[in-house]
Amino acid sequence: MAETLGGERLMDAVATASKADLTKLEKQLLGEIEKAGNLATLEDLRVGTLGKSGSVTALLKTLGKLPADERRETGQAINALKGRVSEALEARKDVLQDEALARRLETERADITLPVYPGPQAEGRIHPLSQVWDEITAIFADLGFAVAEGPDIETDDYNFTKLNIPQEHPARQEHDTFYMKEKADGSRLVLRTHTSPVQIRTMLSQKPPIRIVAPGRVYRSDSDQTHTPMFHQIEALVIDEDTHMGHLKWLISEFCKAFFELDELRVRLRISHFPFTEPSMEVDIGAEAIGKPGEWLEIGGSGMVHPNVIRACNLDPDRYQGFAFGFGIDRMAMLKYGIPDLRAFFGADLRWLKHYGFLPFDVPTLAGGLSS
Ligand code: 2NM
Repeated sequence: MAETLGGERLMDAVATASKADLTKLEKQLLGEIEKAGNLATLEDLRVGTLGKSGSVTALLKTLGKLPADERRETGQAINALKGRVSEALEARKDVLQDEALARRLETERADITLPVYPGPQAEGRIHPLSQVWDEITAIFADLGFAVAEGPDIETDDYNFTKLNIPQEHPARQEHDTFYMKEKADGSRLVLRTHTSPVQIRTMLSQKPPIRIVAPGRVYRSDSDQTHTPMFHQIEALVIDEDTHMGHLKWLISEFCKAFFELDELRVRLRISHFPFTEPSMEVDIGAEAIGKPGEWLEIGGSGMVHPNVIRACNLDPDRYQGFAFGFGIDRMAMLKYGIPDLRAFFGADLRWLKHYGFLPFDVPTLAGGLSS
């Protein structure tokens, strides 16, 4: 390395330690640093000058051999040289790094407006269920709701009892529940029959005001043209001190308009019965949503959360009240995108997915018009 780093000058400088020689050496080193064309060469220069066996380091080591009266002045001169060489190395490094970055930015530029190349990325499709799931959560997120999730395997207590469905209640039969094997203590876990246990978990673990949606898989032992043993629900829950049915109807209406991408949509709440709400209402929307004006479509259930449910979650029903509603995600997908057969959702038929699926870049956002 000494050869390329002004070795002879160095030797002269050490031998005579003359100021003139140091100046010449410095000029040569700075010249070489300035000429370094890439970071690897520059690093070689750094090691060759300031490194453990570098020329400038070697120069400093000679100080000990000098007579005491020369040591101070020469030491200062060499150290000053070292400082300037070090600065020059840093400055050149900055320049080379900037140049390297600029070259990368130039060569690695991507035109994101180009169409996707043929291949897996162009072939793949997002399942309509995933698309609609994302559409629905995007709408509720925009309305200030958090997304809550819970386990598919639930306790009997969370799936039924705390929802005001005690043992022997007839609603337990209607749910066509899948039961897990009974445990030694007689308790048994179930595959959740609705996502309502997620609301229970939320009320048990958070303080009102609560605004959540709980999307997820649910299970019922039921199978025909319009029922599969596993399907998907999304339920919303609002709990606060003065939440009322006006809020409920407004929210459902806003959600349905956003989901079906319409400026106007009729919403009708029709009296019904669920154990966990009082009063309880079926939710109907004007079938103009799917191009059949004049008819009504049932799309879900709703109601004011039953005081027994609020109490079971250790909240005071005299202080807190709220509403909940639930829709089938699969059914919403079928309605919005005109998909006739529910069972095909889970058939893993690529021709079906090609026909009804979405492009990976069609990420649903409210600003982008959800489905366009
Ligand atoms: C529905 C219809 C009506 C509901 C109630 C609750 C809870 F936990 F707050 F009591 N969660 N979900 C509810 C009410 C769900 O789905 C058709």
